[in-house]
Amino acid sequence: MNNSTTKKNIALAGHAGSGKTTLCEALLYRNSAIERMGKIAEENTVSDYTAEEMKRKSSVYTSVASMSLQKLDVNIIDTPGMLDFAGEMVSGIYASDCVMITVSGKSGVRVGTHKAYDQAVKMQKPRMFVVTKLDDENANFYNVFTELKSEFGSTVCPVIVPVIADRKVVSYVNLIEMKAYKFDERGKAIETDMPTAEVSEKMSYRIDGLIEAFSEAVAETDDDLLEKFFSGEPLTEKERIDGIHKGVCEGIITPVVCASAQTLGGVELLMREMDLLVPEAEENLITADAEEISCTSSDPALVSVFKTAADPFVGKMSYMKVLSGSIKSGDELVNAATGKSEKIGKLMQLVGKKQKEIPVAVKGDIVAVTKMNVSTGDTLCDASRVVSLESPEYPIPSYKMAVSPAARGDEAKIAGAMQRLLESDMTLRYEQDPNTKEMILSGLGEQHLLTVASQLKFDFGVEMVLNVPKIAYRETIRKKVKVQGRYKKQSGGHGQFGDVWIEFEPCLSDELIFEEKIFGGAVPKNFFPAVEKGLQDSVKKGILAGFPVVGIKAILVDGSYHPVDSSEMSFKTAASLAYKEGMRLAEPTLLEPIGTLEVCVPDDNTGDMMGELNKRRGRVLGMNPSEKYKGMTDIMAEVPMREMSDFALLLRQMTQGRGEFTFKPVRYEPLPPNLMSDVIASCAGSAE
Ligand SMILES: Nc1nc2c(ncn2[C@@H]2O[C@H](COP(=O)(O)OP(=O)(O)O)[C@@H](O)[C@H]2O)c(=O)[nH]1
Ligand SMILES: [Mg+2]
Repeated sequence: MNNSTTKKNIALAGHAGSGKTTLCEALLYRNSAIERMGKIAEENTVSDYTAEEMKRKSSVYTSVASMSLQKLDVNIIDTPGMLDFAGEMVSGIYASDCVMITVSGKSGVRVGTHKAYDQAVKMQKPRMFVVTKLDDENANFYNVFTELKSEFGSTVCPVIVPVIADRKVVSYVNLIEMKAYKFDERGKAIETDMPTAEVSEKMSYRIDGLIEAFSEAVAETDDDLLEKFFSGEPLTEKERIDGIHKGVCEGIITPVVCASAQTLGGVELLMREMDLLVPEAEENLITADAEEISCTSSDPALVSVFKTAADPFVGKMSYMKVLSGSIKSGDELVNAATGKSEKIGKLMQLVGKKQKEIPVAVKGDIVAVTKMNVSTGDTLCDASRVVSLESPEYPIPSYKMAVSPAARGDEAKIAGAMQRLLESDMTLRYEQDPNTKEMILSGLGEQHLLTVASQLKFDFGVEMVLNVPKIAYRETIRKKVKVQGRYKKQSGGHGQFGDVWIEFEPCLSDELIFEEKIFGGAVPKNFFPAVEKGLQDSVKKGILAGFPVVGIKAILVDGSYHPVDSSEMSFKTAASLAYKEGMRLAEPTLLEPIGTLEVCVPDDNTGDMMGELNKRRGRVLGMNPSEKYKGMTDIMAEVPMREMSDFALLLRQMTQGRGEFTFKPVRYEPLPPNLMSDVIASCAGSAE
């Protein structure tokens, strides 16, 4: 890449299977960046090159492919559409200057379309729609176009549209040029006649309507143009070009184009208009301290690390976008997050997995850099201007599974590998549950965690097993009792003897409270610690299901001893006998953890969600229009953790993947009696 050209970075985002990876392939092929067009089914595309993606026949990671178009250098950032891999989409959109959202001409607007659009809006990236798969006999561009307008509003504007006869695309009309094209089998555009009423009256009428809609959208970008438009005068080609460019950059026009990546129809047209439709990287940025800074190619170097990955051949790869100035291998830059100086490694320009070393990267370039100790979200700066940038907000991992090693003793190996994955995946957590002591892996969904498991197996050579996490119940008592614990053993020489009377009563404490009220030395003082130790050991396991006992106070009130046979050991045992008897009589019960649930659902799902929370013994605390998303409602509730195990799946089904939630444990409450036997049965064997 050299700096006399313009640099543009386009993220491809949208619902899984809507044709992003195939479109990327078609663009690269048409551009001669690759010699042969790969296919998803043949597992040979540029962007789905990892073993995991080939196995799934679907993208899992964000990949970058560069191509040059005359005086324009473009990086296509192909992101995965599956919600489980939304973290990769966030990174990809973050690094882009514009988001091209693919919408299948067959299935239309889906949840992935909304997710990509919402993310682009959130990061203030201009966006456009590409309606794909027009060669498919079930594709219907005009239905999808109507749907786009109704879902995304009046900024949606036709730019490249198909001419259809007998349900087949016969040509593509570029409304900027007002010209029609056909494409040969290698995707080369050949100009053809604009549709006339003689060919198809309906089509000609339709195209006239689209020209009108396009012209109006363009006219809206400028008062003079608007006046011209209303006076009925047609806009010149220059006015259309300038207007559409301005409209896209300002986000007041969301262009709709179309293509059939598989047959290369419309692809060249899209590529030709890319320069016009995709804005350049911004020249001003706002820092994390809300300061506006200039970011041109002559400003001090500023680089953002938007993705890191462990490459099996070259080790750690950091994907960076140069936001201002330029960098070359060997440069020292300051990591704003740590204050440490970092030496830039080799700069690689990417076409999927193919890397080409380049001497310098300038503003607007995306490069992969080898062997650098930086993390996703870091900003690297020239020492003369050290600033932090707001790092993107990633989806919160709320799908949790307990991890155990497949082979005993592999805990440390798993922890080591996980440490590496956590550095590159911002939507992953790996923590010990302090109550159950299980290692909990949290991610965005089942497929996400399964991918982590397979990465561990193939890249790090260690296998793990995923299980539903245990729930940390607790036990307590409801009644005050006074019991005796008497331990006596006569065996050969001198025996063992300990005898205690203990009162157990409910109290408000998570720890056992121990007191003694012994008169006249019924139990000698030096045995008190042994009694307490016996009780402390005992309360670790309740008698119902083996959970820790809380809210219990023990008062040693009486007892007896033997001058020879009594020992610390025998009093400890006596205390544990008293405990067992006391628990049995004191109406033991189970406590369950309750958590605060914050769930965001589309407005239409609010009623269903309320019903579901009710079924799950939830208490709704409040409901408000969502602050984050239009057309969504935030519901706050308290729900027992026991009822949450399949909530992530339910929410995804109910809302077609649009819902989000967080859940945080807050306190314990008595488990309803009708559920006691269930829990006890499922924990059989844990109680002593
Ligand atoms: N008929 C037809 N099928 C396509 C086209 N583009 C993609 N597909 C198919 O749709 C499926 C999903 O494509 P892919 O590129 O992986 O979509 P992505 O998940 O958005 O990256 C694959 O089976 C492709 O072969 C197209 O233009 N026409
Ligand atoms: Mg893909």
